[in-house]
Amino acid sequence: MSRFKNLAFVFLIAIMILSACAPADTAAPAEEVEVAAEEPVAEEESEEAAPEEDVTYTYADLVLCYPQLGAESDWRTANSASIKSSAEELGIQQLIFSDAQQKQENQISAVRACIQQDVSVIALPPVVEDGWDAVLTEAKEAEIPVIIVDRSVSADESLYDVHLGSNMFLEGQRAADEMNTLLPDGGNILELSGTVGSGAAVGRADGFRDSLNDNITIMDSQTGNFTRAEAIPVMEAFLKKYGDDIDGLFIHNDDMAIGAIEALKAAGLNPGDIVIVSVDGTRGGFQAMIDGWIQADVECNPLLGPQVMEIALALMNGETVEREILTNETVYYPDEAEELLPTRQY
Ligand code: GYE
Repeated sequence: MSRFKNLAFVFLIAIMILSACAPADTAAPAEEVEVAAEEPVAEEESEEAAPEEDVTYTYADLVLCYPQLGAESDWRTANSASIKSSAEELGIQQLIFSDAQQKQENQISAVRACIQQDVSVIALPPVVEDGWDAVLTEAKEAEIPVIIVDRSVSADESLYDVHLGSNMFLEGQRAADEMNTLLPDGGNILELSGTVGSGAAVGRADGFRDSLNDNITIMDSQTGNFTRAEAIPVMEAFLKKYGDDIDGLFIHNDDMAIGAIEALKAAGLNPGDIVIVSVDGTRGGFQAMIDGWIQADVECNPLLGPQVMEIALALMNGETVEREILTNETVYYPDEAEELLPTRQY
């Protein structure tokens, strides 16, 4: 009996202790649950993710990969110079720069080499829009942030972090507005376009057609691959084929415009015989405006170095960056070209 009593006593005490604890558990549920849930999680995080949580990276930590697409134009030269000088001025740890000579396979190999080296960030100016899915997936799997610079890619947005560049469609629309003004009664024009399949050429061509007046006919469109050298034979062939019918030219960049002007000069034409709308706003373009050959030059800004570095560092630090960052641009005209030329940086 007494043993039974003792057991019953112990049992009672146990129940009292348990019931005394129970209200304590439920008395302030929100607070206690939060504290109880937070403490162990916080401990785990600080143990496992310590480097990412606690370290704020600086430019001295940044290893940036810039697989440049080529050296086809003054725009490109200025873009490369801007990347290199910003990297140096900001004192980044390393800039891995290469020149793909306008060949996508070279750019893809360069990106793969950068993934192998486990760079902090890849900033890629893609030569063409398509064909990036595989290598961008590899970068994503390696957890290397990617900035698409200048031209766009057709790859899914989930495969890169940011696109920084110009609105090429808008540039094309601006060029068409200028052509509409230059040929108010309509006319026949030709297009000398950039690299086939490049975001710059596709956007400019589409934007141009979107805003061109109905009374202006695009008789033909051929690529000059954004270079002076390749534009010359294209313009020569245009002159042979269309001769006196040509009222205007829409040329996708100043380098090709300069090549085309050489062909026009060689054929004995004078400035203004055929109106020209070009794109970029390089010094060469400004000089051609001063000389009377180009009537309007749509700006495209290559000086992206400082922004590329800033975005790269932000991505390295896990900060949220806007997905699409567009450059602010304008249109330049011959009447201001003389005054502005000395101020031009490219
Ligand atoms: O207009 C041209 C260069 O992608 C915006 O590429 C760039 C273009 C630029 O070759 O000159």
